[in-house]
Amino acid sequence: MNAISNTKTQEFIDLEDRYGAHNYHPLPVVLERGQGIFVWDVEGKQYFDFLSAYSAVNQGHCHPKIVEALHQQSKQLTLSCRAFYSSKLGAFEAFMCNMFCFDKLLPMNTGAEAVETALKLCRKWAYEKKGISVNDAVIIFATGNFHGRTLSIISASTDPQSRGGFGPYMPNFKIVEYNNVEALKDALKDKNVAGFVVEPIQGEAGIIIPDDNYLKDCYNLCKEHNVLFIADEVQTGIARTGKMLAVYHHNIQPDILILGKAVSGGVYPVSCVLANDEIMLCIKPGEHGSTFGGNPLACAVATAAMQVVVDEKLAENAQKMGEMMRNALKKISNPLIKEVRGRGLLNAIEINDTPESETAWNLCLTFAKNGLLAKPTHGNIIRLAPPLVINENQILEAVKIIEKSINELTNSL
Ligand code: IF1
Repeated sequence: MNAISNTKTQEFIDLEDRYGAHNYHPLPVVLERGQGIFVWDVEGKQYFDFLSAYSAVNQGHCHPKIVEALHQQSKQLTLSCRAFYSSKLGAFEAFMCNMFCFDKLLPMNTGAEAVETALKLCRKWAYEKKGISVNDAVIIFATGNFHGRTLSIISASTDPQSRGGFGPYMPNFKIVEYNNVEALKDALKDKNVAGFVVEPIQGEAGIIIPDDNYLKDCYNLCKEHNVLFIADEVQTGIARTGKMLAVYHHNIQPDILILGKAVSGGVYPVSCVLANDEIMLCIKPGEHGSTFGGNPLACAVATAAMQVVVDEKLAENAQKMGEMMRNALKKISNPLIKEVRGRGLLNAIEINDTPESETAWNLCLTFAKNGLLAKPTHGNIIRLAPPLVINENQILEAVKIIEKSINELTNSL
């Protein structure tokens, strides 16, 4: 796909290149409109959105009910700050606590802030409830994790791109191999372990699905050792994997639940942490907060966005459409496809080439030329995660584009 042939596109790219930090390497597509599962670029070209803003627009772009909630609340009160109560926050907290069966919710804005909040809660609980000596709490993470971009969070990263060059790092973070229960069991011999943070399915690592018993075995080990099981569902949550939470596939109720992205349907940054009183009340007034966390606009948008997930049965649709998509993708016989995997509508194609190769990138450029947007993660894995409102015909049409693109690329190699 040659952006030079689209001067408007190139003008927008040049502007970002000149004035914007170079902390991303986007596909040469300039988007200006989204509706449902589709987005349009500045040339008026329509695309299937198979990235869903990294699973933030599960409800579809610009969902009318969520936009209406934003519009109505924006005329009433956008930000009151937590120096005062607001008429929206308690209702949002009750709505979410009842939906996910927790005593309390702490509202933040981005996923990383919610992860940081969970880490602070875990440490506070360790000192005040578990009796670990202050400043000795250890938190365990998995290899291949992605939990955000703050200095604490990248201190736990095993990805050189996320971690390199940002030292010194946060101490007392331990790493165990993902999908290896024995590795966690061994790490839990350390009596100072306070918590285990885990993605039920690893997104950035390339849609890595652990063995069926992994999460439940880890949960049981955490219970045995009085260690908090902390589920990062920022990407896997909100119906993405075919259930409201990915941990529900394993009948797990985490000690701390981290949510973000699609909590707001991509309309406004909303994240939150849910836990029961024994953990949540370890943070006292004045010990944690955020200017925008839990603001009335965020609460109005998030409540509407979560109601859409329930009303439109998006988890059930994700389960059905995901199965259809994987079955259709597996019928594509092409040597470029090494594996098709996923759960619900969090899926990926692993390309039969090295992570260093340009093949996955070139395939995404071909997808874009043919009207579908997706992006490689970790070199040779292409995430395929459309909004959860997608229907059967749209799935089949999108798979046709994928097949056509793979065959085009193969023929050009
Ligand atoms: C980027 C990845 C996805 C997340 C999980 C916390 C956060 C994320 C499981 C932090 C954020 C985003 C960040 C974005 C790309 C995207 C991403 F590729 F980086 F890893 F989705 F897979 N926990 N993921 O996936 O949430 O602070 O961003 O709101 O940084 O490039 P955030």
